[in-house]
Amino acid sequence: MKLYFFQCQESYGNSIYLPYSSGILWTYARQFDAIKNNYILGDIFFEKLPVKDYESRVVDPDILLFSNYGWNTTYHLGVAKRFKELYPNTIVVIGGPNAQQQESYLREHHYIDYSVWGEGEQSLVELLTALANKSDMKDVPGIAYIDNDQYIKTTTRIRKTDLKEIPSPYLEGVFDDYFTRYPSYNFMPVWETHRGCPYHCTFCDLGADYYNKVYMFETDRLLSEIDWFSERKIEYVEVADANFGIFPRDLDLVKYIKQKHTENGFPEKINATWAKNSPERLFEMSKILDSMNRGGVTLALQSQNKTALTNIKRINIANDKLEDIAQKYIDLGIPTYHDFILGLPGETLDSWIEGISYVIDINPEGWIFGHPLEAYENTEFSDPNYINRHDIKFAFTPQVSFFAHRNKELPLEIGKYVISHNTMSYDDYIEGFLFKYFMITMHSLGWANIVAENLSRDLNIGRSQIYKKLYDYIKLSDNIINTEYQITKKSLMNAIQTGDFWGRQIFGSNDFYWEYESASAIIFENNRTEYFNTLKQFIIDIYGSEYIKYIELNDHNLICHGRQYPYTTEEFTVNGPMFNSFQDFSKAIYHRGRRTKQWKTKLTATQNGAH
Ligand code: B12
Ligand code: SF4
Repeated sequence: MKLYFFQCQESYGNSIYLPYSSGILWTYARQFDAIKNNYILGDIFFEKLPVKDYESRVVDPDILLFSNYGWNTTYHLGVAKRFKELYPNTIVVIGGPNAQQQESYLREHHYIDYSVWGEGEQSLVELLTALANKSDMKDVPGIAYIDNDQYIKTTTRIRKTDLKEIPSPYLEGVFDDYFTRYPSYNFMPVWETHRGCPYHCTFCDLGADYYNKVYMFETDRLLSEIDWFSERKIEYVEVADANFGIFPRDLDLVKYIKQKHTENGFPEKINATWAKNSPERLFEMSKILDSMNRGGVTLALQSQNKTALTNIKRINIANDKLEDIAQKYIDLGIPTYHDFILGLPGETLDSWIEGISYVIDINPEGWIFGHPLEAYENTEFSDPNYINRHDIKFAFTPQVSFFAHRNKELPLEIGKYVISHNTMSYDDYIEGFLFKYFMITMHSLGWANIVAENLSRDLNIGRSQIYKKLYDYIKLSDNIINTEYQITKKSLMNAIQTGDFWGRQIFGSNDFYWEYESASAIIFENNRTEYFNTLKQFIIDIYGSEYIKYIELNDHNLICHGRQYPYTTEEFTVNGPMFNSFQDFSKAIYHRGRRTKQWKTKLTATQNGAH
């Protein structure tokens, strides 16, 4: 029997992830005689192509297997449905974090034969074996299906404790021919060093008790995988772990990554979700990785509101400890970032504003993420009791995926977003989103950063207070910052109310959807003089004209596309990179480089200016 796997996604330019989950499932399954003797692999697909394109690539399929994540489920269901029409005897199996098992779901999507929940390796082998032997599916744990109009859900699959039994798809050659079959792609591997997460966040798939124990893959295998990445000149590796850095051996892993990078330049970058409570080790790891660490180190928060943290079962490190850690990273110039989630029950507009303001004041160098809270089916946010207790209201919108190209020909992936609850109204939610948009644009993307830094020192007030004053100020008159604020508000509300994509296209209809703060930064860059005039007027009106000198300083510090670098003023030489086009500039500074402050030029004092 012939199997085809689908783990499809949109590309990021010509970069695309290798379909690791499907790959590991097949690598594991094919070890067993029952699979080897009965099944052959047709292909493992990873691109979101028009379904028609797959009709010629999928030949006489017996089993179609879909790896469902929030970003591909609608697409996969469309593919499954079409193939079921073409080949009614084909068996459709879904798995992955977004595979649902409720009776209503399986009845609605009647072309799904089996839905697998939880870890997939053993379930897949047992399911395929049972299909080959025509034996009773009820004995296969972890699956749900409709049989003779009867809904059946089997017992929960027990997780594998010994990951040694699961071979690596990279080392077993599953993807080897991808590099010749798809020469135009820049493949990004997903790298799994452990499985599970010790925490219980209610909004997260991995917060379930099921995933609470953490099991490790063997170190030797991981080192060999690093060799594989390096030999194949992989630029970018995405670490799949929930807490990379949680184990002491993770330090050795990054040492080896760095060693390989030093030998031949690859991998170039890695991105990880970092461990929450091993600050010393993380510090060491990030020192070793240095600029290889694409996005900086997580100083996770989600919220600074204690009730919200209790409601999502999250414990953060104490503020004084956080302040010390942040300072250590600042001293060494290692980028950090804080994740916030907008929409957590218990959060209020005030506590949201205070949380963001707090991190700006204690870690002015850190990047801020303010994610809209998406409610996943396999979490407490789909539990009617939890929803009722917090009076949670949702909006169904296209899934948030900033900086992604959206192909309007393909089916939309819809996400379910929390837009209000009993301590945050819908209006507060919109205002909370806009506040974080404003703070990130002004502070993290540099548009008022240097002004706030200097004023805060001179006046001995927190930087966040200055931004808040500016926020109130710009709303009172007609100015470019207010115009951008209004456009962002409209675009956000359109996404929530009318199902538009989140984000804004700036460079025409083939452009990707920029995150709102980056979009406004590009507009300000295009209207730089007007922008700085507005900022100047604010300084004069609120703080006095003696401080307008900081406008000029901000301007020199903030990279400008139209300027030739280096240039010299009376006081300093200003250096910065040059770009061929405005689009290249925008991508380098406000997309790829936004978290590591690529907006910042380098100022060195000239001799006559030195003092
Ligand atoms: C790598 C990763 C990414 C990569 C994407 C890589 C890619 N395209 O493949 C990046 C960084 C781009 C990413 C982005 C996002 N991600 Co992400 N990501 C992950 C991460 C860290 C690892 C996933 C992974 O590959 N794990 C390794 C595989 C082997 O494990 P697994 O996925 O659990 O698969 C097992 C089972 O599910 C099952 N299984 C899987 N497929 C199948 C298929 C069959 C047929 C069977 C039988 C079984 C089966 O077997 C597998 C092995 O046991 C997970 C968190 C985590 N640690 O799991 C989040 C996770 C998948 N991401 C998530 C989310 C929400 C996002 C974002 C929407 C976040 C955001 N707001 O921007 C974006 C969306 C991106 C987009 N639009 O494309 C959620 C998904 C929730 C859901 N219900 O879908 C997760 C689970 C994290 C979470 N908080 O809950 N992500
Ligand atoms: S959000 Fe992170 S820490 Fe919390 S359960 Fe999910 S993976 Fe674990």
